Amino acid sequence: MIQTWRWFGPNDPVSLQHIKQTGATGIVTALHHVPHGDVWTVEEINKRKAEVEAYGLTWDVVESITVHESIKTRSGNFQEYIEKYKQSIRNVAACGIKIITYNFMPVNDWTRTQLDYVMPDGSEALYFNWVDLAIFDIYILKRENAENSFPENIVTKAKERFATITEQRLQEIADTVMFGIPGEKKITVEWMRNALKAYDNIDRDALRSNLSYFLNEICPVADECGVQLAIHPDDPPFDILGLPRIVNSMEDYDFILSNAPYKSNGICFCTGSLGAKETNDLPEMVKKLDDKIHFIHLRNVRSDEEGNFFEADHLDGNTDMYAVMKELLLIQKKHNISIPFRPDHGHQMLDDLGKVNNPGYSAIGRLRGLAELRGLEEGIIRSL
Ligand code: CS2
Ligand code: MN
Repeated sequence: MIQTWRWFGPNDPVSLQHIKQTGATGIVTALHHVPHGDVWTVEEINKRKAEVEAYGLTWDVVESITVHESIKTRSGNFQEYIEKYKQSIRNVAACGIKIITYNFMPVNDWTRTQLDYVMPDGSEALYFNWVDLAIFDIYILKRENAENSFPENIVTKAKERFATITEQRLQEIADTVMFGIPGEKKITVEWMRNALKAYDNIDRDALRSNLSYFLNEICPVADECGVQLAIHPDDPPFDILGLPRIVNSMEDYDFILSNAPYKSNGICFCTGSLGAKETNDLPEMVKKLDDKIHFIHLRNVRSDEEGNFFEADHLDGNTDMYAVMKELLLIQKKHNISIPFRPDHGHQMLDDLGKVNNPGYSAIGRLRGLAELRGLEEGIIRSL
């Protein structure tokens, strides 16, 4: 597989020079400074590409061209934004980059409730806790009917925890849940309330239909310029904040792939996101998705009985990484292809502890993940 690394651009505390030392050959990045919805120009893409190539690396995957909220809600100027999206696809392709990742999560990208969950070995992980999310929803966002979105025992615990919570922890929960992609839009409670309102009349079926519309618009363009699209699953793979989530199970993928049957329509298989849902059998999903997997995120989570989860070591969590890797390698062999993967997140550890890093994206933790995955791959290839 092609070993890649996500780089957030010139402001990323992890430099291209350091990425080079991880052994990754490919870069996964985006034009984070371009406002959501605007066209990525050939000039800007080429400029970033040259920066990457100056270090002997290649820009293999775009992650992400963000889908504007009006496209997800199919309202306002959505058609205009779709046309702009098509233009960005054409421009990315013209610059020689052929894989584009995106997601269709309403309002938020990934959601966590804590960014420095301390592991027994002293490293720090990202963490998702239902009770903390309930505290955010009920007491910070104050969303109408928020209590109905959670099981009774979670609401009871949220009430208890809220009664003794410190101001500081409350602020941490707010900041964490509202954390966006680094360097992109800054989310406030006000902004979020408004954004949620746009989904008042959008249920699961409506969101599915909006995604299907979007795909049937952009896939022909992507087909034409030889681009592979890769939709990233919902993280976490559940409905949250009263919003429908439609990309987190095999049934969802069947819908997505059958409603837009184009060559370009494919998946970013993220084991960390999909693996937080107990009913997902990941090796089985890989087998079924076959060459519809255009890009891969490998990491692990470990859940408890309540469904809370922390980001575990890459080879040690809910997901049997050996089994997933093996299925992926069989797909590569069968189709004679090489699919890019990245270690996705990693722990904050060793000399990175105490440093300012993009949450989940410190160098050493991801380097550990990449090194473990690289060894696993080599071992399986040699034994196949
Ligand atoms: C990523 C996602 O950091 C992560 O969890 O896997 O943020 C992903 O980049 C986007 O959802 C893709 O659009
Ligand atoms: Mn991911």
